[in-house]
Amino acid sequence: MDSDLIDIHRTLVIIKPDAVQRGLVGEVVRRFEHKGLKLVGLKLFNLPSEKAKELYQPHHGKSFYNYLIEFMTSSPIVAICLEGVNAIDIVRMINGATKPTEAQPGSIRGDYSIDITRNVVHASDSVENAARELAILFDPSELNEYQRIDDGILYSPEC
Ligand code: 3AN
Repeated sequence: MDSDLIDIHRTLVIIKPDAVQRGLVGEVVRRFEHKGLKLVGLKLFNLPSEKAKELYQPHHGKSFYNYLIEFMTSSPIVAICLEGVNAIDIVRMINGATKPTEAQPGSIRGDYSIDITRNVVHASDSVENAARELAILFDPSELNEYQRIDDGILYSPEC
C-alpha cells in the first residue's frame, strides 16, 4: 500500500479578517468538519503584529508583504488546528488556489473571494510549515487529543 495514503497530518488554517467580518466562520468550519477533518484547536483573537510577521516571514520583502501584515492584524482572525489523513493537501484543496482567477467554484476561495489578499483562508503548505506555523499560533496546551466518534466510519480499518 502507498504509505502516503495513511499519513496523519496536523495543519494550521486561519480564517482571515475579511471572512470573520463577513460572518463566514461557520461556513468555513462546516466544510472542514463535514469533510471528516478533526478540530484539534480553535480560537478567535487579534493577531499581534509580531506573530503576523513571524508567520509570513517567508514573504518578507515581497511587494504585498506590508499590506498583508496590515490586513491580517486589522481585526480578529480564527486560528484552527485540523487533523486528518493527508490533512495538509486536503485542506489546501478545500481552500482553493491563491489567485482568484484560478480558485475553482466549490472551493472556499472559489465560492467566497475575489481578491488575492482578502481571500478568506490561509492554510499551511507542507508538514514542516504546518509545525512552524502551529507553534507560532498555538500553545501545546490549546491542542486537544481525542477520538471523533465517527472515526471508525470515516476511515477504513487499515488507517
Ligand atoms: P497561499 O495562502 O495560497 O498558500 P501564499 O503562501 O503564496 O498563498 O501567500 C500567502 C498570502 O499572501 C496569500 N494567502 C495572500 O493573502 C497573500 N498574497 C500572495 N500573493 C499575493 C499577491 N501577488 N498579491 C497580494 N497578496 C498576495
